[in-house]
Amino acid sequence: MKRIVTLQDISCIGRCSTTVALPVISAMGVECGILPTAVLSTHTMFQNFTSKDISDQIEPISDVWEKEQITFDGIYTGYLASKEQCRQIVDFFERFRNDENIILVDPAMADNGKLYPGFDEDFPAAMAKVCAKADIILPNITEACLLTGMPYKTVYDESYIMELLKRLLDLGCQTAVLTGVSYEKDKLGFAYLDQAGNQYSYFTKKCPVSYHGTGDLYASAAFGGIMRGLDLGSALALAADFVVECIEATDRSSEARWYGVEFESQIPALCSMLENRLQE
Ligand code: PXL
Repeated sequence: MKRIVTLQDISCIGRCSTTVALPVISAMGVECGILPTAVLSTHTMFQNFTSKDISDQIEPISDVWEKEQITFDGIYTGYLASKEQCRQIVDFFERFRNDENIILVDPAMADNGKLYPGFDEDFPAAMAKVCAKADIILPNITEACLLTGMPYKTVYDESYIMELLKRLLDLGCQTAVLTGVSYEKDKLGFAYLDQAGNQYSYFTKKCPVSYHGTGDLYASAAFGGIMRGLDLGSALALAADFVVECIEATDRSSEARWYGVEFESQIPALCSMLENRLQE
């Protein structure tokens, strides 16, 4: 069984980051180790929240892992709490990367044209250095603009998306995937470009409501698929289809809430979609 480690916060309530990555990646048949970077009461879109940075644990935990010769087939980072933590993550990559493993960076820091609360204007430059060391990065359009200095647009064409992808590759990563791409009002999807010039895009239904934490769900399902051996395009498409299922399940639920989607009920569907794709 493949083993990955995910480095991101634990938001105790609110279905995002580690509380999404662990169940989704485990359900896909991949061992999911965690290295928590901060502990929050909830994610930061709640009006009130506590946040305790636990960056001081990254080095001692890494030291033990190295001594114990623990290795990872994949390393996946999400929300990082500070610029200093971004530097520590780059060090972690240097210690644990090898010729075979895959590093996926989801630069979770912004959406809808704005940085999340608590980040300074110079945070994206620190995150760009994390992206530079990744095999695959997974920003949304807002994050891509902050990482590259491109203007943020809500109305755009394919040449804008291609320019963003090229500029993301200029950061140094091997493959850039842009999420939340939409050219038609009822379609939403992703587009990717790699350093060899391969490109691919995929669109699915655009759901009328948007929920918090869907980016984390998307990255987790995509990485689970990659680890199980799907090619990048199929893993990303599987993740997109899964997120749509989760949003629709949340809309159907009488307990629908504005924080987090009801992914739990869709885990069996994810497992069968994965098995079907593995057999294709
Ligand atoms: O879903 C991204 C995310 C993860 N972790 C924390 C967040 C957010 C988004 O706001 O606040 C703590």
